[in-house]
Amino acid sequence: MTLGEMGWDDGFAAAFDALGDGGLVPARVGIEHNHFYRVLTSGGELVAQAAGRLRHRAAGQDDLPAVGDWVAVTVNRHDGAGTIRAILPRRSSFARKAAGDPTAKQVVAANIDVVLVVAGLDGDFSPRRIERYLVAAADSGARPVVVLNKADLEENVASCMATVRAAAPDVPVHATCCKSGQGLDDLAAYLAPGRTVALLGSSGVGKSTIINHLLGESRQKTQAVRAADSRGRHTTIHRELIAAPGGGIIIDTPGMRELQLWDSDRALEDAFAEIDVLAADCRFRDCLHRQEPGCAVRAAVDAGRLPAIRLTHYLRLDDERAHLVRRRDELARLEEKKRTRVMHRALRKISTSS
Ligand SMILES: Nc1nc2c(ncn2[C@@H]2O[C@H](COP(=O)(O)OP(=O)(O)OP(=O)(O)O)[C@@H](O)[C@H]2O)c(=O)[nH]1
Ligand SMILES: [Mg+2]
Ligand SMILES: [Zn+2]
Repeated sequence: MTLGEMGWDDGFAAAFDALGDGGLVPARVGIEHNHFYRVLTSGGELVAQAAGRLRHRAAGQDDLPAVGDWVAVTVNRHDGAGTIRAILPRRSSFARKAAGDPTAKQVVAANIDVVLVVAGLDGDFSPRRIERYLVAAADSGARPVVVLNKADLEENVASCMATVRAAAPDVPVHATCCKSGQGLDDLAAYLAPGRTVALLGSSGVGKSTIINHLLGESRQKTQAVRAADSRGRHTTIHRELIAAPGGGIIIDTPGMRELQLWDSDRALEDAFAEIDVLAADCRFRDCLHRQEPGCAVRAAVDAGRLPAIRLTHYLRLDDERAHLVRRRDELARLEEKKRTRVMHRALRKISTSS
């Protein structure tokens, strides 16, 4: 595969050239596993590690290479192993809160053009969860598309599609079925040479099954969901970049245990564009649309121009974001307190020893 087919273009080339090092080779990160990476170059695949400098400078996981990143590598002449020296500026990046650490940001995938938010029309269908994915997608820079898979398991597919459309008026919604093949051609249309399409969604919704259909082969492992609650079994364990036969790149991702919002006002506003528009008419500029007098958003709900559920979801996400911000401030304060304590102790030592 040429770099161009993998998504390389003049913009990335310019960023690469600006590094001004003739020993570097451009590559795209295909798999990440415990800080080892498989990267794709125009000359084939190689295993690489991030340079120590890159690892040490990384304040958080978002500074480390992620699947989909364009990187500059050097190749060891003796063993052919690569070292990632730099990450080229990301054109889009999908971030979530790192599992287990509520304040660390983790880039899940980078340089995605289209993100397919996949949900299953089975017992686990939740429009609210789709909304959360869309909020994260809105902040990623990638174009979101909703895929309602397992259409064979739902009698009223049209009403599910309508629910999603009402929540996300500007986002294309597709219904698919991997048993009959329904709707899969429409998804294939998002693939094109040089374009990167990532599939996101809970475990068991059928991301890998869809990818196998798009590839025309059983490349990705899939596994039946639990019968009791339709939950998936976390079959895919790596984020992985796959070349589609007709051109384009597909990124399979493991179903996330927790996709929690990264705090971002813009993302919230993008996902709730109609609320944002209504808010321009609130009496107070900083109206929270809760109890404030002259709130145009509440007025729109009362007048039936905005579904009450939309405002409820907006406020819930807003609460979650506020909680995250508070938690981060709290950690920063504790950190500061610790620093002060260490400093005082050091000062005491100095004063008693002198
Ligand atoms: N009935 C039905 N089952 C489907 C459909 N698509 C996928 N499945 C089944 O759903 C199960 C889970 O599919 P996977 O592709 O493994 O799901 P995944 O989203 O990749 O899950 P993780 O890798 O765990 O994140 C498998 O048993 C698939 O055969 C569909 O359209 N209809
Ligand atoms: Mg999978
Ligand atoms: Zn208001």
